Amino acid sequence: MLAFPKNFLWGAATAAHQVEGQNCNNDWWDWEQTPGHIKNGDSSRVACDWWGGRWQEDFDRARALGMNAQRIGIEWARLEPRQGEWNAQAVAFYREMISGLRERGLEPFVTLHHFTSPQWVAERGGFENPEISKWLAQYAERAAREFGELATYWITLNEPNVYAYQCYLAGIWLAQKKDFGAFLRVLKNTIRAHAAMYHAVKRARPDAQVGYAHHWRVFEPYNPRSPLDRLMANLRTRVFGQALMTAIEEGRLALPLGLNTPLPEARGTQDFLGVNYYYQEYTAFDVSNTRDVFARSVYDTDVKRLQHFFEGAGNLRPDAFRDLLIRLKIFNKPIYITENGFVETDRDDQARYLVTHLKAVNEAIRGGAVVRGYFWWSLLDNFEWSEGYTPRFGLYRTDYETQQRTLKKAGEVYEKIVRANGITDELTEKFAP
Ligand code: IFM
Repeated sequence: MLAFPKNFLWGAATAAHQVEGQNCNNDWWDWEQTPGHIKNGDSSRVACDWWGGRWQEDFDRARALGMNAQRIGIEWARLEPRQGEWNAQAVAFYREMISGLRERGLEPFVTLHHFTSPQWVAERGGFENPEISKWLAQYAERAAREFGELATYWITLNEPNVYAYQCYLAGIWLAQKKDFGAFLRVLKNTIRAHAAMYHAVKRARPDAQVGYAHHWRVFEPYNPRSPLDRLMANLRTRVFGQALMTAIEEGRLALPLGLNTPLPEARGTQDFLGVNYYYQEYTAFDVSNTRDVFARSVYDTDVKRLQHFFEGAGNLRPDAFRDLLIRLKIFNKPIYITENGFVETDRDDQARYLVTHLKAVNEAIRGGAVVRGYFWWSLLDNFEWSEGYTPRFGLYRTDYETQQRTLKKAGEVYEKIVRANGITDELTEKFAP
């Protein structure tokens, strides 16, 4: 058996807007209302009905699989629907919910900001407004005072690199800008916001463990002998992969072409590395692709089939995941895999992805990476942003008509792993020989 360390945390991850439903005070909700923004015209109106109380049965399900942790989000727009005004009903709701995790023996990991902002924030320019770090710090401090004794682990921001890219460079989400200047401003404001939130949570609960969830994608040159492909892979690694993480470690945003900004307040503002990992991508130089700054992603042929289930799919490369985790040793911080997951398809891909990627985590641990926990994305199928309900990442299948849940093969396999605190030989032989 491939055993995991004693006291390893096993969980699944969710985000407020993706599961709660009736979340009508934030910018995503507004954005969803325009036809064409969400695939098939789907809406987060009900989602998985957690706001209606179904979180209770879903936490029971997490417990039934033997898990000992769960990552959830709390919604800024519910807690502070107008600047400085806190909503008592939302505070009570989240207190009950986080206590509900504790009662079931699930260690809470609480995300403060997962892509959605209150309407009053969006009206003032959102992450383009430098005031955002003050607003987020005030929110984080109050949240940590309200719920602090219930949660040790806090995640300030989810995937700020994805958010900045999708909204300000690729022009896909929310602000839908393709503006490098705005992208840069947002990156800097985001780093300052994270740092301010880190200190704010610590003021309320000095022994809290605080980090952020970084989306890591491994970029490799399509043709390793081509200097231009190597250059492009390197640029993507530096801008998308490393810039934020390094700024938060070293207090300096360092981008290509000497675009450097000192951000000393950010230095050392994470107690752990939150790692979200899904795919690897080959990168090729492509002079015609101005949108992606002359780079093109190249995928294995199998990805074409997978893109039928999820448009963002990249190459499935557990070895790239393992090597990334080992490289992260340079930061000398414990690692929590705050997201890793795959969609349900017409084959056993989800269960295979789970076993092969956990085997990679196990190899990384044996290679010296200090990985303390793993959260599968996601506990149940939910609202996948602009992709709507098409991609099904859950361990449980959600029937959105009836709100019934059904355990999937990946859920059964995860339970075996969690209960054994390791990957049994039987699972390795079947899925990762
Ligand atoms: O659903 C998202 C999540 O909100 C952020 N990380 C990636 C997941 C799957 O696309």
